[in-house]
Amino acid sequence: MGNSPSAADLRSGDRRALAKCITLVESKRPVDRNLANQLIEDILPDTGRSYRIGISGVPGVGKSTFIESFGLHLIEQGKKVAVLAVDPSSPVAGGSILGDKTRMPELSRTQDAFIRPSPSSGIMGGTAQRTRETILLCEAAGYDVLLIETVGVGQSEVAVHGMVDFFMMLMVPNAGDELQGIKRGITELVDTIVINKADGESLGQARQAKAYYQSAFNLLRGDEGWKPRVMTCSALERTNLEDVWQMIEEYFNWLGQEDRLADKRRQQNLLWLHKLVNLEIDQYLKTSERLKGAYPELETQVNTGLMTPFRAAREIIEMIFPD
Ligand SMILES: Nc1nc2c(ncn2[C@@H]2O[C@H](COP(=O)(O)OP(=O)(O)OP(=O)(O)O)[C@@H](O)[C@H]2O)c(=O)[nH]1
Ligand SMILES: [Mg+2]
Repeated sequence: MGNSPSAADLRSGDRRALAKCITLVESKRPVDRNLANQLIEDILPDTGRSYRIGISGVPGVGKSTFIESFGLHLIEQGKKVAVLAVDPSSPVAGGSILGDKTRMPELSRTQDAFIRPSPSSGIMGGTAQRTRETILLCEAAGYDVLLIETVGVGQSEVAVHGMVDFFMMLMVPNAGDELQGIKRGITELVDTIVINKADGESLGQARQAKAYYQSAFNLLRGDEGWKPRVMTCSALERTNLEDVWQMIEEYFNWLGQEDRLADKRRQQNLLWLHKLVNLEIDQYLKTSERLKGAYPELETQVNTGLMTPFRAAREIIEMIFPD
C-alpha cells in the first residue's frame, strides 16, 4: 500500500487501510481533498448497506460502556461493528473524549470491530461532514453495523440525527435532568430511549422511568410513522442487550418497506449537499486572496456597531459575485 490508500485496499477489509482512508478524508490539504473525493466516488457502489445507528446521551450515562457491551454482543452474532464519534461543536461542552478506546477495552481488541475516535476539533465546523464520508468508507470496508456516538448537547445531536437511520438516546433511571430531553424536543429526534444502568437498586426506578417516557411518547407523537420504544438495559451487567437489538431489527424491517429507507437517505443527501455548499463558501470567504482582508474588516464594523449585519452581508455577497 502506497501513501495514498486505494479503494481496493479498503475493500480488502484491512483495518489499517480503513484508518488511512479516514485520515485522508479528514485532511484539510487541497491535494488530499481531491484524492478523498476521488476515493469516495470509487467506493460509492459498495456503500449504503449498513445499519447506521446514532447513540447519544449526557456525559456519564454510559455510552462507552454500552457501545463496548452492545458491540461485543453484535460481534458474537457474526456482525462487523464500527464505532465513530462526532464531537459536540460547542466548546463549552468539551472534556469528554468520544469513542475513546480505553473505555472499550474488549471491543478495541476484537478483530471484527473498528473504533475511530472523533476527528480533532481543528476541523472547523466540519467534523460532522467528515463523519459522513467516514460512514461510507466503513461500509465499503465491510462493516455492517455503524455506531455513531455523540454527547447530548444539542447541535451535534442534530448533526448525527441527519446522518443515521436510527437514533438512540441513552438515559439514566433517576428522572430529573432527563426531563429536559423531553422539553428540548428530543422526542422529535429519537427512535428509542434506552434507560441504561437498570441494575441493582436502580431497577425499580428504571421501570418507572420507562413507563414515564413511554407515556410521554404516546402523548407527543401521533400515530403516523415509527412509534419510539422505551427500553431498559444494563451495559455493565450486559442485560437486555438482545432485546435492544431485536427492536432495532424490527425498526429496520419497517424502514425497509415502502421505500422509507431510500427516502430518508435521499433527504439526508440533500441536507448534506446544502451543508457542503455552505461549508465551501465559508472556507472561500476565509481563504480567498480577494476577500481575506475585507471579510474581517466587515466583521469588525458589525462588531463595533458601525455597520448593520444586513448591509455587511450585502457587501460580502457583492464581493463574491461582482456582477
Ligand atoms: N451500574 C451501572 N453503571 C454503569 C452502567 N453503564 C455504565 N456505567 C458506569 O457509569 C460510568 C460512566 O460510564 P461511561 O460509559 O464512561 O459513560 P459515557 O456516557 O461514555 O460518558 P462520557 O464519555 O463522559 O460522555 C462508569 O463508571 C461506568 O462504569 C450500567 O449499566 N450500570
Ligand atoms: Mg464515553
